[in-house]
Amino acid sequence: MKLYYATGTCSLSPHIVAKEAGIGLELERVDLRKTPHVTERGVDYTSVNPNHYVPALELDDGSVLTEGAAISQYLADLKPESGLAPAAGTVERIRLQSWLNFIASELHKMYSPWLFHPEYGTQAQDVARTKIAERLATVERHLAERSPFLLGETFTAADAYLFTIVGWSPYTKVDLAPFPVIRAFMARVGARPAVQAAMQAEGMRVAA
Ligand SMILES: N[C@@H](CCC(=O)N[C@@H](CS)C(=O)NCC(=O)O)C(=O)O
Repeated sequence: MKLYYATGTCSLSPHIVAKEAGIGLELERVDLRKTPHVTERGVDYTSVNPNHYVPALELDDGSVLTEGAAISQYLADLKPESGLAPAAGTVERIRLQSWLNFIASELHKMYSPWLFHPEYGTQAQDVARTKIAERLATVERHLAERSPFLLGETFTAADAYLFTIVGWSPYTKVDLAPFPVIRAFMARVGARPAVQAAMQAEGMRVAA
């Protein structure tokens, strides 16, 4: 299987899930700065994902899965014993999906594109930062009650996604000072060997 990724973007989330599950993936980097986006092997990435965003997972039969939350669940389900996704059909699985959806729509799509494009203006960016702070307050309260992870004791695909998106905060000037529980979560997840392995494989620096 091959993961199309761009360093440090949301594709880090399924990459972490694969590392946590012990699934070896071939990696192909996509240059998002080029239009159209081009992979490191010179392929027009639009031919892989017509929406031209990462991540995409190419299966061994050549078919392609898109959308990070779906890819993460697919990978987690290949190794149910990893606990990265509770069994399908259980309330716990719906709780996982609830968090994945929350992170995708309420956090990911507030940070990106709004805080990565200064040309959208300070008013749009202030609105995004205010909304993100409201949503992080929800996560803060939840983690304070359910720590160490979003679903409780077990690290899941939702934690990988939250870590990836909240990790953008320093670059996007989202202030995490009011969220000590989230900061502790970031440090805890960032210290996991599989998380560090995924980051290093993408050429990212990991905290010492
Ligand atoms: N709905 C998609 C969004 C993916 C997404 O926003 N990817 C960004 C990087 S985090 C990207 O590739 N942007 C480049 C582009 O849209 O052209 C998902 O959840 O997988």
